[in-house]
Amino acid sequence: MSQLPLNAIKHYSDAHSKPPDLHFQYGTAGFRTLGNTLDSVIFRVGILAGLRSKRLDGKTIGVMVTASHNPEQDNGVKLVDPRGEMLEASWEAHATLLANASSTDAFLEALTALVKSTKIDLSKPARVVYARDTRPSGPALISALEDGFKALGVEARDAGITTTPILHYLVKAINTKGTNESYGEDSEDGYFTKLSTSFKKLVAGKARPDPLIIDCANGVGAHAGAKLIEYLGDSFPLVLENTTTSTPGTLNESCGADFVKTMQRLPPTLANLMKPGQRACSLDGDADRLMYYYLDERGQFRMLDGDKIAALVAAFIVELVKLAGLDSEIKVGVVQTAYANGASTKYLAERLPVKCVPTGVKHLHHAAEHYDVGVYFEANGHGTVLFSKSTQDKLKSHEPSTPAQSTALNHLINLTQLINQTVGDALSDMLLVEVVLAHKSYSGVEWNSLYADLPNRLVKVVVGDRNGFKTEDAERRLVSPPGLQTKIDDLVRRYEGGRSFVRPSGTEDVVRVYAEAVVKSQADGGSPYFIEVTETYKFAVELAFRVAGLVYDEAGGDPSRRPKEFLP
Ligand code: 16G
Ligand code: MG
Repeated sequence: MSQLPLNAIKHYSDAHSKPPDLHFQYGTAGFRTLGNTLDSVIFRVGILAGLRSKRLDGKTIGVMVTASHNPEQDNGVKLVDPRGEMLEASWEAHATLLANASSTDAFLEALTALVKSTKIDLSKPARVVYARDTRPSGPALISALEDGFKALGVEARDAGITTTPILHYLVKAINTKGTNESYGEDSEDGYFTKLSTSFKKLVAGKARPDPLIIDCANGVGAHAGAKLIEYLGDSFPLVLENTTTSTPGTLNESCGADFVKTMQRLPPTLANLMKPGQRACSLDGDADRLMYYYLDERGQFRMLDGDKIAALVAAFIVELVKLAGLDSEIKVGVVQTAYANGASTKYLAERLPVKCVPTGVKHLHHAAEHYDVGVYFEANGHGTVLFSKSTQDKLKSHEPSTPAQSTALNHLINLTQLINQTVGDALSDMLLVEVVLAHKSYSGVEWNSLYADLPNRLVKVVVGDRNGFKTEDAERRLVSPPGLQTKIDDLVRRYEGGRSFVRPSGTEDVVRVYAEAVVKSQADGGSPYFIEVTETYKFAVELAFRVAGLVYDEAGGDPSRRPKEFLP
């Protein structure tokens, strides 16, 4: 093929016309919106994925159809680049442009322009591997995607219903197959074998952990979890809950990692299963986020979020590097976002370099690549650990001088196998956490006591135009609307341990306000306040709502719609 097959594309495109009046945007996590509006978008993404592959000399590109933790009626799609990473940022704009072409003719024109501007050699092969989660809108969207593949003549491999991180694994495994950077067998079996084998080596000789309850969010993690159980055998007993993937309306409903993080409570379906001391975790709808929690001796819910996972894992890796005698050669660093609890940042920064970047996996991932070992986690439970190529080589070639060094070195090598380094992976992260807990003989209590979270609160504000909000300093300060940051600073100063920032969401049409506070400074007097909150969280909530009030006044317009909770 030296030219675009315009006739074939036209034929298929006419069957997947773009709904008028809708604008689509390839955002932080790809396209994501109501599933029943996405037919044309997904068809076009099929063609775009093929072109991306041609552009990269026939390397395999991944396409994942999922809307993660969003409600069941939503769906979405994202592209995975050859090394298993998120799509290169410059192509996000191409995706948005193609998705919004108003007619078949406009789409053909946009495609022709793209081929020219990005210098795509159409004679190269196009290879794609694709998968979907368990959403009811999935099958129809997959057939739209397949029409896109047929229109361009893509060699497409169907990975079926699987988790987002497994799809990322497959992309990397396919593209590294037969090279000296081989990532593993390019199959689900290869993935589970790699994880379970390294896990068993890492916990050999340790006490067998108590059974772990996993809330699968009634999503695709239930399928993957069931397979993992087979591969783990007796090494680690897992109890899967919220596994009804075919009952309409259940996906992410009052369960899953996002529910736990935002509600800061147990999924109701787990309430009767959990005993004091019991540890459990929640996955999200596509199994790339993980939240841990346990009940303390009084039966109180205690959450162990992405920040707690980062603290646990980073400290463990630093210790192993030291034990292996490699601390002068291998530098471990951590990447967080502004949402990281201030107490976690303090804990980590006392031990190793910590960098703060804007929200979104791609920012964290790229920053983590700058360390020899880069640990990144978002507070919401998405994260992983990256070992640079030179670090992996060093681990393989290092000659340990004592048996203790040799053991630590082997643990590090096994960790490079256990951790899905392409992207956050709830199942791989869960095994990683369990390895650390087993090595440290920690229960949830000891883990939780690494540091105490500062009370915090997140508030959404619906505004006329969230694009009027612009940030700097890794989203920690507003540059627009002008003057608003100064007002926020004035408020924050009135709270001890106060911190607050405002940013436009990348996935919803809202502005988000985050606040932390310990106590209110005496000078501020008592303002009337009527939201029911526990005493400890009172000030963080108050600060969050006061900042939200400022944001609303600045951008909301109509004063009669100013929510009552937003105090002056
Ligand atoms: C997406 C991002 C996640 C981020 C979240 C923020 C990926 C794969 N996922 O889910 O990293 O935390 O968006 O959402 O990048 P927000 O912009 O609506 O706050
Ligand atoms: Mg997800």
